[in-house]
Amino acid sequence: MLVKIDQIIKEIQSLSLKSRDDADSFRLRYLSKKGIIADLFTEFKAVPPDQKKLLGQRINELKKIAQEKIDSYLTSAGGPSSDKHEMDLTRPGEPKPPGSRHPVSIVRKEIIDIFARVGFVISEGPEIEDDWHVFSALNFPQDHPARDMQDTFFIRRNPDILLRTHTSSVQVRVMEKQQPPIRTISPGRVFRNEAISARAHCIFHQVEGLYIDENVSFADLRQVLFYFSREMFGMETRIRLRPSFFPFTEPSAELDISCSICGGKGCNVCKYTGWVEIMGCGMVDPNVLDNCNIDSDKYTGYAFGMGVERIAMLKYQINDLRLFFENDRRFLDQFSAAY
Ligand code: 2NM
Repeated sequence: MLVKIDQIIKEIQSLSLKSRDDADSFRLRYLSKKGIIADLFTEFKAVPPDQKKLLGQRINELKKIAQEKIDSYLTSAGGPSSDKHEMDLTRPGEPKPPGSRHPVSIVRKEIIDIFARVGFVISEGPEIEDDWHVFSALNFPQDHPARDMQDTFFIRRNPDILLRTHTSSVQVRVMEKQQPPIRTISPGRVFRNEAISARAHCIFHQVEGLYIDENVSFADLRQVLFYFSREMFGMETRIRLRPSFFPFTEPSAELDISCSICGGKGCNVCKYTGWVEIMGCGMVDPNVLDNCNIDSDKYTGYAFGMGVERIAMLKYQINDLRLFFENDRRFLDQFSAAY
């Protein structure tokens, strides 16, 4: 065996590795699992104990010589990978599409930024709410249709727990915790038990605003909405307020803007009226303030609420609400990657 080992050592020393192929076949022949050196180790198990020390040393020496041979070739050849499959670090990368912001996120951020510039701070609250924060505190009578199973998602085993139908519930929580002055906007998801169509969805996004202080007037409301409308839809935008009704505001109104598509001349989007409705608003009902322990003799406030999808539809001329919820890349890729 000793003679055999010495022969192999000589053989290795006489070899010269000239290519990657040489190195590969060398490794295969001598150093692989089924190579010559592995065979020697197998054979070594059977040698008598008194010869083990010398033979063991010699085999290890052989292994070291073989390993050094291949290592020195690979070092001079610039690394261990084979030339055929070598990574080319200068090749251009696989293109990875960067994705884009969802239009609802873009518009929500725009709305928030416009109000943040005049001092509104963001407030958030739970999507799973109780009757008090969604309805009772907001002056909804006990028999109001919104309280019906048809309109609101209730938890079956406890009708006091429900999914919020508007983010006014967040503002109730703010009023309960904080005394005026309050100037806040509440963006968030809301839930309504509605059949899904081009104009309605059971989940959508709202931004509601609330301002309470001494001497807050309807004129203040009108001015902030005028400011918002022009920032959002362009400086040429005109506004009008139409009387309306909400349980939590008195008086209440709907805000229309001059149609941003046709400039008021009349088109499909404004149904040839020149105006499109973008939100509801009003002066917070004194009952609501009292429910939240805010002195309605001392303070007044205005509030407003808008659907983010609705604003986005106008801004981007999208005619089907369902597109916002399908996450079809052909739709989403048309929007900017950054805010
Ligand atoms: C709207 C329309 C009018 C509103 C009222 C309140 C609160 F909490 F102060 F009572 N928050 N938001 C409000 C008022 C919302 O959405 C169409």
